[in-house]
Amino acid sequence: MIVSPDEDTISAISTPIGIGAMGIVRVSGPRALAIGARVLGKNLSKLEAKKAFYGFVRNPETGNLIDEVVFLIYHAPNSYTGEDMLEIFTHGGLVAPREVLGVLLRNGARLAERGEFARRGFLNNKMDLVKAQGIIDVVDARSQKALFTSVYRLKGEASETVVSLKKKLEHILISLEATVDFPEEVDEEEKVVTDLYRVAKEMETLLKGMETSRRLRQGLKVVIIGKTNVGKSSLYNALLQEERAIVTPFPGTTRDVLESQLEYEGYPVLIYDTAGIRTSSDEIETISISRTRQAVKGADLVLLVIDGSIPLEEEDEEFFYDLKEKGGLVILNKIDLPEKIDRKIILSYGFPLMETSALKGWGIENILKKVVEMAFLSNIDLMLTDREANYLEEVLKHIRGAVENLNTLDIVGHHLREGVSQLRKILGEEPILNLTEEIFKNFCVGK
Ligand SMILES: Nc1nc2c(ncn2[C@@H]2O[C@H](COP(=O)(O)OP(=O)(O)OP(=O)(O)O)[C@@H](O)[C@H]2O)c(=O)[nH]1
Ligand SMILES: [Mg+2]
Repeated sequence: MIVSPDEDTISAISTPIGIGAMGIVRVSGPRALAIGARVLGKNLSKLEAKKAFYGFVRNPETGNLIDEVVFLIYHAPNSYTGEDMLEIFTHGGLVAPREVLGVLLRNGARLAERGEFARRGFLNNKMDLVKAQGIIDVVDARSQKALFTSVYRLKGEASETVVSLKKKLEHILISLEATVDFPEEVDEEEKVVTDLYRVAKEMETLLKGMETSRRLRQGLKVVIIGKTNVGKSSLYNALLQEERAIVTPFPGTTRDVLESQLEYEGYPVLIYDTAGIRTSSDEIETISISRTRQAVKGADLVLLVIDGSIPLEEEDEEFFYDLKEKGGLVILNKIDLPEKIDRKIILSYGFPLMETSALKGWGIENILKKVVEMAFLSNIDLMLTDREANYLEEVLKHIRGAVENLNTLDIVGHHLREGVSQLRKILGEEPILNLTEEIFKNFCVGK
């Protein structure tokens, strides 16, 4: 249920519990300043907004000191929620923020629900849904880079892109209506066509960027493949800098797929160790092979490990099919041993080759560097959520539908209107049942 913004005054701790030198307790609603005045023992409505003040939070009944704080006040509508607000910066740790929150709750505030601050902001037109989603991303960000793009999105660039796209479609729609009304205007019709093509192109670039944004949110999936005993698990461990997978001199050690997460220069990477594939009728091995195949299927890219200390075998070469399909690198491992492999054959496949000794830890960082370069190369213009991506795909379908039906202007108009309507949904301008609920429920309390 969405609470009407002026119904009551809410409060919550906005910082992660127990982390950091400082805690922030937020209060928002019509009684925020009155409740604040009670616990701070100061008339807050006389104070200047958005300036930091020093004070003491006390229990108004007993006069007992709870915490020494810094606080800021905001007057509606000039605040995050669009309501009167109070932000109290308490000491960090577990106790101080909780005690301050406690005294606020005992003096008339209600504990905020998840996402209620942002929801109020949305309802008071302080942000569109794209921006609200940005706040969720900041809270959920898997890594530094993802966090960076979320913050970027918070500033509104993402919504701007969507807004500008919407404007362009609306503009085309207007020209289109003009052509219907004045069919003799051939120029106008040509303009509709070229504009449509241009927007379609723009959309496609946008959707490409979507892939990068998915990788940032969920982590890039890198799957290590190769014949048995070439050093896949050793490489996996070296990349993770821990002895995660079992390594033995015997072929067929790894049977299951292992997954771990790491971060390289802020980029989230999910790394998978797999069972080496060799032709066999053993049942366990058959299962292992199907799991390896499954992992390869889900890969964003693969690392094909080849043992440089023995000649290349047919079994090695079969993996080049996967490399072709998924893209990735050839890792020539065991370079600490005398080289027995014919590099020319490997190079003839045309993939980047990197040399490593997983045993000695040589060349490991270069792999991560290269992988990140390959996978995140495209500029991260837009951080999209799955929800927004789905809508944008719909928009693209309609633009394509319009382009394909240029000689039937009615159909073009229909597709354009649908496209605009999808864009409006992304921005939250068009009500979608339960959507705001859905988005705000993912917030943590205090956001
Ligand atoms: N000299 C040398 N030995 C290595 C290197 N990398 C791995 N080895 C050795 O090669 C053997 C196999 O290593 P693993 O990492 O288990 O190989 P794997 O590809 O995971 O093998 P399976 O799980 O059986 O497919 C072990 O004895 C490792 O110590 C390396 O760079 N140099
Ligand atoms: Mg292994």
